[in-house]
Amino acid sequence: MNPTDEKELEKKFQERIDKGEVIEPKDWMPERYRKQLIRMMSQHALSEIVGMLPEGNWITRAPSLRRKAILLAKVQDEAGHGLYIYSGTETLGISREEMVADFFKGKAKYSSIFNYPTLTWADTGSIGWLVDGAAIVNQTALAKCSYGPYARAMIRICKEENFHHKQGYEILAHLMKGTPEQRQMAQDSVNRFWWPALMMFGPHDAESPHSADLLRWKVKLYSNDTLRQRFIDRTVSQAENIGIKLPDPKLKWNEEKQHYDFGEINWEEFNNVIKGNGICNKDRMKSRKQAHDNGAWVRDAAETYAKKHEKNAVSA
Ligand code: BYC
Repeated sequence: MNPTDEKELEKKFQERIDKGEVIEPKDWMPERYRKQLIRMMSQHALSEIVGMLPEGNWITRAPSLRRKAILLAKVQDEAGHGLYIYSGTETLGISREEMVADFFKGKAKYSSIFNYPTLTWADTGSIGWLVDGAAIVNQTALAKCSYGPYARAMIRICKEENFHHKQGYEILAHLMKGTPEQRQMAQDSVNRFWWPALMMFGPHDAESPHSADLLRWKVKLYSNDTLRQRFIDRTVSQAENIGIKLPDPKLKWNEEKQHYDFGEINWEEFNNVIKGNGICNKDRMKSRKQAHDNGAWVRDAAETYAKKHEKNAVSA
């Protein structure tokens, strides 16, 4: 295509975005828009899949049958989220196999939060309350993003995440009504998960290389810092309601700004985790590889069945 035509198409594309139109897979889109979406959506899908591991760790040790059933359903929901988002990403011309292969080659990122261990039962509460809580803030915005398949996947995912958020909060609320040891367990868990949950929103706006394009294309509707602030503002009173203290001495309501002020995130820790040096990075990769290899026979059987079925359909 000659560069003038391409410029004209880009201009029209941006006009559509500015008018709030939704882009569908067969519409013309700039190559950079497609690539950015593949990057972001595949990271998101992978986060849902790897995100099953920390909580999955507690399924066999849940404190009651009721808790076990709820946790099982939640972890299964996360698998579903991963699959919707992988399917949405496939509409951009990449296969799920390629995306999964990129992970095993160490080329694909997933959310930093899943490189922290779940040491106690209370951690399943913190993940539901804080991690799903942060995810909802981010994903409610993504449900209105410019790419149709991604936005539509987010609508259902957000509904399920709301249930996850409530179940996590309920676990912690319940522990906070328990013995001093149970209250201590809940508090200790929040102490460990609070700061990593804030890191989920990504680096400060000034340090975020992808934000300018993504905001212009309305893939992101709000910046990393705006969403982080929104999450903090809505979470503080929830903590107070159940007697949890958030581990930030600088957390304070700012009457003038009508927001909470908060302390500085440890960006060195964040960068270290996303470079692969977090507590659980290696373990997460190993567990996913093992699960993938153990599932090879299922993929083979499904493929053989599909081929046989296709052959029969042709000869019928
Ligand atoms: N962790 O320019 P930036 C869930 C990377 S799962 C790791 O700001 P962007 C759940 C970023 O990728 C929820 N990496 O990037 C599941 C980029 O690196 P590359 C997961 C991070 O894309 C199970 C570089 O830093 N949600 O809810 O504009 C159980 C520069 O960043 C992180 C999503 O994935 C991070 N936290 O903004 C329970 C939401 N932050 O690619 C719950 C969709 C940044 O250049 N994604 N990086 O190598 C997004 O909204 C955006 O991609 C982000 C980052 C806000 C995360």
